[in-house]
Amino acid sequence: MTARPPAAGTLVRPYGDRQDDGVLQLSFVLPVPAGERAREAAAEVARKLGLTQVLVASMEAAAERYTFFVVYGRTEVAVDLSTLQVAEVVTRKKGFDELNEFALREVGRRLVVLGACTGSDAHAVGIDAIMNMKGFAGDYGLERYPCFEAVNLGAQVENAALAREVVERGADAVLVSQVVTQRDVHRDNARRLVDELTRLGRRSQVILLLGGPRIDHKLALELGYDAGFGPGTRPSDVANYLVGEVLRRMGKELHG
Ligand code: B12
Repeated sequence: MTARPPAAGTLVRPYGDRQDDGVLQLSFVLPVPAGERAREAAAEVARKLGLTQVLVASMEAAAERYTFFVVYGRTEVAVDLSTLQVAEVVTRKKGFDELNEFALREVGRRLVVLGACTGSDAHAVGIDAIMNMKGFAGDYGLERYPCFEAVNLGAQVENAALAREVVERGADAVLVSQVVTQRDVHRDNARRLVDELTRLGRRSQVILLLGGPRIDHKLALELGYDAGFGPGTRPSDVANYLVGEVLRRMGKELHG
C-alpha cells in the first residue's frame, strides 16, 4: 500500500514562529560542569552544525560534570518531499467492525497471530499495547478482534521456543518486539528468529513483523522481516496490515 508522492519541488523547512523561518530546537548533553564555559561550548556546537542566531535557552546540571542544554538556532536547510524514498506500511485503514467482517468473509477463518518480546529483552509494554484486549491510544488491541486468534507470549521469549510455537499453533503471523538496542543486540536477536524459522522450513509461510521504538520498515526488511513498525504504532495499523498482507498472498485486495 503506497501513498501518492508529493508534487515535485515541495520544499519544507523547520519553523518556530513563522512558516519557513528556519528556527529549530536542539537538546543535548555535554560532559562539562554547568557554567559560562559550558554555555559557550553548547553555543559553539550549534554554530558548528551550521546554525545562526544561536541562543542557549536552558542549561541544567544533569549529573556531576554533565550538563543538559536546550539550544535554539536558525537553518537555511530545506527538504524536497518529492525526492524522498519512503516505505509506508499502512496508508489507508478500515475501521474495527468493517475490517473484522471483511477479513472473516474474505479469508474464511480467524488468523492466528503470536506476539512476543524476544531474547533477553524484558520490555513488554510495547507488545502488550498492540496485542492486549485494552489496546493503546484509544485503539483496541488484537485480542479484541474477532478475526484474530491473538496470543501474547510476553517478554524474554527464546527465539527457538517461539519458532516451535509457530509450528505447533500453525501461526499466520508473528509480532516481535525489540526495545533494547544497545550494541545492536536487537539486530542479532531479530535475525535469530528468521534463522530458526528458515531452519524449520516455515519462514515463507508466516508473516513476520518487527516493532519497537527504534525500528522502522527499512530496518525490518534488512533483518529479513516482512514489515517494521516504530514509535506511536496503533493496533489498528497492525490489524490492517495483517489482513491486507494475508489477502495479498491469497491474490485479493483489502481496498478494491
Ligand atoms: C518501562 C521501561 C523499563 C521496564 C520494563 C517493564 C516492562 N514490563 O516492560 C524495566 C524497569 C524492567 C526496564 C528495564 C531495562 N531497561 Co528500560 N525502559 C523502560 C522505559 C521507561 C519505557 C518503555 C515503554 O514501556 N514504552 C512504552 C511503549 C508503549 O512504547 P514502545 O515500546 O515504543 O512500543 C510502541 C511502538 O514502539 C510499537 N511496538 C513496540 N513493539 C512492537 C512490536 C510490533 C510487532 C509492532 C507492530 C509494534 C511494536 O508499538 C508500541 C505502541 O505504539 C524506556 C524509556 C522510554 N521512555 O521509552 C526504558 C528503556 C527502553 N530501557 C532501557 C534500558 C537500557 C533498560 C535496561 C537495560 C536497564 C538496566 N541497565 O538494567 C533494562 C533491560 C531489562 C531487559 N532485560 O530488557 C533503555 C534502552 C536503551 C537502548 N536503546 O537500548 C531505555 C530507552 C531507557 C534509556 N533512555 O536508557 N525498562
